[in-house]
Amino acid sequence: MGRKLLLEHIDVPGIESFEVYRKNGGYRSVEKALKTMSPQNVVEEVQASGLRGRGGAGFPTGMKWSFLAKPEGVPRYLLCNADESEPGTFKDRYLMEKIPHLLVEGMIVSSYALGCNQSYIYIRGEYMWVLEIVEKAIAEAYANGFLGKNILGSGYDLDLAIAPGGGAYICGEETALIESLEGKRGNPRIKPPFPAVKGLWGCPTVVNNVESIAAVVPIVNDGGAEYAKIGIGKSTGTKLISACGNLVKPGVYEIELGMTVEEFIYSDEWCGGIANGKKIKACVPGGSSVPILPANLITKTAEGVDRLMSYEGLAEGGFATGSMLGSGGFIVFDEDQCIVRNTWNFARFYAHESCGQCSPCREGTGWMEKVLRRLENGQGHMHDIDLLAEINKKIEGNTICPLGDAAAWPVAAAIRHFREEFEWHVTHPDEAVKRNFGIASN
Ligand code: L3W
Ligand code: SF4
Repeated sequence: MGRKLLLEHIDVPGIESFEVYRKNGGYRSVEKALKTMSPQNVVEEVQASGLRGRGGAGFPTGMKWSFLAKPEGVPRYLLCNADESEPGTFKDRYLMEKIPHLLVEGMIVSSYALGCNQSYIYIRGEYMWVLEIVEKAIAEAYANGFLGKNILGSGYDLDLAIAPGGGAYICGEETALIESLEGKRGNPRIKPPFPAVKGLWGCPTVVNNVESIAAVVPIVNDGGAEYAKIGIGKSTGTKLISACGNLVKPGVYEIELGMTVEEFIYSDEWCGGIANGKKIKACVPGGSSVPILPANLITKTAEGVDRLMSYEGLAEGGFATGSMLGSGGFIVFDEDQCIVRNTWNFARFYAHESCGQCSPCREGTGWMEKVLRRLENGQGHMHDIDLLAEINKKIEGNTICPLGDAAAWPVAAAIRHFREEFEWHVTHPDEAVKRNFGIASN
């Protein structure tokens, strides 16, 4: 099954409590870091690990940490992005729900590395029960001397607070998250300046995903070099994958990066193949923002080589024949699923979640949703398909934050790989309506 660094103890009864977590080796990384390592040593271990941001962009975590500005007398902040809202992505929720102390431990050791004395976990507003679980873990960490003043007698002070999210997908974009935390509407800021220079209340800030912060725990415990031995090339370590759709065994899995997509989908140890004996039709391997792959490009690249579950493996072939690892939201579609319907469904999500600041995204996502809805409803025209591609071009690269691109890419990829199915909706309007049960007309 491969090594488990984050989920090793997930099935231990009571692991959500401090006592059981501690008995299973919990908080060792805090002891090690605060007693035997300088903050810079911790940063160096994270750099050596090759860890890349697990929220979707895959930016090297150690590099992001090294960018953090350190002006004299100015506080620095670590913000955990737990605003998980990407359709198909539910791995952070699983981790926080099942083993909340792993995140708290990661926050302490990461805050120490970055020289922060006040850190925050920004949790998606709809995850209120998860917020309560993490809140309890934080209270237990305070009660046991792992948070607050003079942690473990080291002289290091840290306060950790939870902020409930604003109830919008866009609040997971790092600068929107900062705005929201400051009490404002969650509108993304123009970058640069990056948060590492000017973030929360104008101070240097690091924003990291839940899984990235949790990964710092095994990195400090075992050393960055050990972590880097797992995986392949620049995709080091393990990755949580939330697998869903028409699979025999959907769920959250911790994989070693570099395993084949074939094994992940079809092996009984993992997803167990496609449900109900159906054939696979398509796969969105990294959350709704990444390009869809048609059946012939899922387990093999265009060159016929085994496709790997890694940043490079899923991107092999670029957007023409590849996709992205993204946030690890692995959505599988069987032969009965309608690609137009799914594309419309994603487009509806982005149109609803656009913050409206930039015209190409605000107007473009709305147009794409409308055009896709009429195609799905059997009311489309052939030129609608090219119109969608045109709207796409107007959005891509012309917006303040990545939501615009995230809305455009899946539509472009669906047309690229499944154009015939879009055309079928135009040439067979009655059948298209029957197939969608009138749902797209809502
Ligand atoms: C300092 C520089 N910092 C880059 C930092 C930057 C950020 C990180 C990555 O979007 C993607 C998006 C979604 N000095 C820097 C620098 N940084 N250059 O590096 O930045 P960036 O702009 O590449 O990406 P992002 O804004 O973090 C994230 C995609 O992820 N996605 C969505 C996921 C959604 C979830 C969720 O709901 N939980 O994960 C899925 O694929 O489309 O492309 O920190 O500051 N010179
Ligand atoms: Fe808002 Fe969309 Fe512009 Fe992002 S791209 S700032 S979500 S309007």
